[in-house]
Amino acid sequence: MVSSLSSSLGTERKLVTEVPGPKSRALHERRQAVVSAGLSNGFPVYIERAEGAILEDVDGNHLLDLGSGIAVVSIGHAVPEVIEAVSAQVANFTHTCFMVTPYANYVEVCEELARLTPGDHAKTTALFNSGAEAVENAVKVARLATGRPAVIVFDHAYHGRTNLTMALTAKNMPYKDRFGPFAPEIYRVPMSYPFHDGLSGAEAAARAIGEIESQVGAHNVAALLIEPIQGEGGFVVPAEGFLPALSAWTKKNGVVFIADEIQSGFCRTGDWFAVNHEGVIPDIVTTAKGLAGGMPLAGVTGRAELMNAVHEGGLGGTYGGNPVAAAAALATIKVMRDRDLAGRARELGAAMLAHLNSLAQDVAIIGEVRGRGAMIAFELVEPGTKKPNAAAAKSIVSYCNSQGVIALACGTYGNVIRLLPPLVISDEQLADGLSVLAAAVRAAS
Ligand code: PLZ
Repeated sequence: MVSSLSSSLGTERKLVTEVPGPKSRALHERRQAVVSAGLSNGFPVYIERAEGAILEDVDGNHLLDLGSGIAVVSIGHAVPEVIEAVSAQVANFTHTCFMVTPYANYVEVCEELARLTPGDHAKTTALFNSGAEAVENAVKVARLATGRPAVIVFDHAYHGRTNLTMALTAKNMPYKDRFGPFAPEIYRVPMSYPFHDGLSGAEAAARAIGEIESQVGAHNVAALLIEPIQGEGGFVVPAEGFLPALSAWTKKNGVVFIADEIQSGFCRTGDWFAVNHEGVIPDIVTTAKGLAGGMPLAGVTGRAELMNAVHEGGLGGTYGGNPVAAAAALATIKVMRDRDLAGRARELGAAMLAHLNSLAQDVAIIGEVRGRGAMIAFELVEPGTKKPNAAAAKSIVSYCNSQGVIALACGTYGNVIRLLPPLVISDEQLADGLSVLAAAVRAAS
């Protein structure tokens, strides 16, 4: 069991003003004049400091973080080991560009990724800045290595906001609407979504494979790209057997299996990677978010013969694998290993599932509770149906916010509440957050 970090911020949620408070509101006014209106305004409390699972805003409110900045600070905010590693690296040098003059910690991160990602085959890695960039590069590698054009993606998928990754992402609003034309040769097939389709993993895989073979042709497919547990799309956990069946099909057909572990990776689901739960060994794994404890870093790690098929100079970018971000990643991975944060994720998951399942017995708007490890969600429905209830999700998030709890919605229909607490959250903090959440759900019912 991991105890909460001793901290100068304390470990308790505490509101000293209404939220957002006056200073946050003043900053928000300034924001309207200079920040593009294209960025959404989740919960406009402006953050000054953070520690563990607590965020302190400019008005002195202490907020409980159940979102980890969308699954990024899994090791918690302001972790001493990360602060130390980053500070030391900043003092040494902040940038050379790895392609111009390399440095050791880039290589060390790639060594860790080779060790940690599934499979004991030879692997190489290229580092980037963001998840979207990692996904784009995984697709580049798969197309080059196979000489084929098509990429298979799934309903409800989220892979990013760049032009290629918008095409890979399923949801139109807000991600894609009027931003086209989109990249070609992307084919979308049905996901396994047990709550709605009632299919076994084998049945759902047969449905997806049937569509690929009849509408695309296996020999045209470079890659099958999938989030082993979908993130933005609604924390959709495919039925058991779905991922192994797809993986077997890709193997048989010379298709590159790319697991997008950007949200589900790095201990979040109770193991280093979500694919580990079913023993699936992807050809390429994309990582970001939890990897570097809050610094921007992303990786594409794959079979050496695929990754090394690329001509020299074919992959890169000015900042990819920045030494400060790499230092943060090495410290983050060490913290995850030393404190067994995967084990902690399993404990948190058990506590969240127990609490939410019992809540679901009492209210008619929770259709399903699902997830794995500390990646847990519930889907809100119109009572007595499986029809999405986005209004309930909105009201739950805003109730939580009003009480100083950061909670996130997701889902193609905006009707899923997801819990992504920092894995260092204490039992008391989690219980506090869950009790606010329960009150929010009851109020919305
Ligand atoms: N793949 C599975 O979850 C990012 C998006 C937030 P970037 N998810 C958070 C938003 O609204 O922009 C994500 C993901 C999966 C890829 C990405 C993209 O990662 O670092 O945001 O580019």
